[in-house]
Amino acid sequence: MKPKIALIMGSSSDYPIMQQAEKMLLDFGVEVHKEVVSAHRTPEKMVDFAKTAKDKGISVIIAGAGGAAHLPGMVASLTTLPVIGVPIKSSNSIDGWDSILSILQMPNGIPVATVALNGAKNAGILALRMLAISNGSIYRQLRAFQASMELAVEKSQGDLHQG
Ligand code: RP5
Repeated sequence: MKPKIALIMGSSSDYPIMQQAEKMLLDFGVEVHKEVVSAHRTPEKMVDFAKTAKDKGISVIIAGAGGAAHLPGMVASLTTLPVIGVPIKSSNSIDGWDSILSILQMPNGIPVATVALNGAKNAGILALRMLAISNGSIYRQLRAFQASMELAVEKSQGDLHQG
């Protein structure tokens, strides 16, 4: 059975950013459950989603939101699954700090692993690293992914000397 990761976002306008996480996960053969779940506009849906996610076979939740970004923290308060928060610079953001701080500054007891502003790709990679603890296939793919980055840097170094 493929491991399953949830990709939730406060609005469909977050999807162009959240797609970067989805691409990483699909490239590694992980099943992605994606859904718009808003802490403010669909609060009851959010509660239901968070309370049932584990029983639906989801291992990690990646939650993205912009502005007053309460989705990752509220979802984390309703589940024991690991939650990765993606702050998004959205149309209602002042400069992105509003979303970063809303997701980052959680109270003791309810962690949200917060990635960089618009850092959905790293959220996907972090979720894969969590799965790789107990999944050999994902572990091997991550090692190959890291080796490919090393090669790319070496190649770019070579390009400097050719110019
Ligand atoms: C947040 O408000 C969403 O996560 C999104 O980043 C932002 C703007 O939403 P829309 O007005 O584009 O739907 O809740």
